[in-house]
Amino acid sequence: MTTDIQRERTQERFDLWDVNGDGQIDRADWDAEAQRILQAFEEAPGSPAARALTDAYLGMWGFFASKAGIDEQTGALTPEQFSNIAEKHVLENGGAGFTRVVKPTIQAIVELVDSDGDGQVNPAEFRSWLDAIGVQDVNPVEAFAQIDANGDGMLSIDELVQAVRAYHLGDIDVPLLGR
Ligand SMILES: [Ca+2]
Ligand SMILES: [Ca+2]
Ligand SMILES: [Ca+2]
Repeated sequence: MTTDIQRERTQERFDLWDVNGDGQIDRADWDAEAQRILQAFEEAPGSPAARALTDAYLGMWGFFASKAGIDEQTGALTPEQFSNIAEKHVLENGGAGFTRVVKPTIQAIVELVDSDGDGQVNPAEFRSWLDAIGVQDVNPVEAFAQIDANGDGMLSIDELVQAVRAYHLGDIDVPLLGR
């Protein structure tokens, strides 16, 4: 079952990813969103981390395009197609499909914020993540504690992937990929 909050967040996601605002999502929108995130993190476009993030975003697009049966290069998704796929493959199936699609993106963002290079996100790195995506109405300490499922004071990639899913399920209120 899809709840109102899930529907609302899927709609929000569509609006965010429809970067040029023409009511459809296509490859150029996803590319633009990746560039927007890189700019927010002040990452140079040609760096390895920037390429990883762009590839991860285009990988998410490729997943949606193939599920919709449209051409990845030339096709576009309507809001209905997008929410059907999101519900079916992202929110359901125990989250397995979602994890596969979102994990490379989370890995790429962790690369961007991981100043101490330990592969996890500490509280200071988490703050720079929230600052970069422009989330101001979230208490960083509470949000960190919600995401830190094993309570070890660090956010692992798996915990962050689960947090993106929990946001879309309406279980937590931290939009790690922006809103
Ligand atoms: Ca568009
Ligand atoms: Ca770190
Ligand atoms: Ca942890």
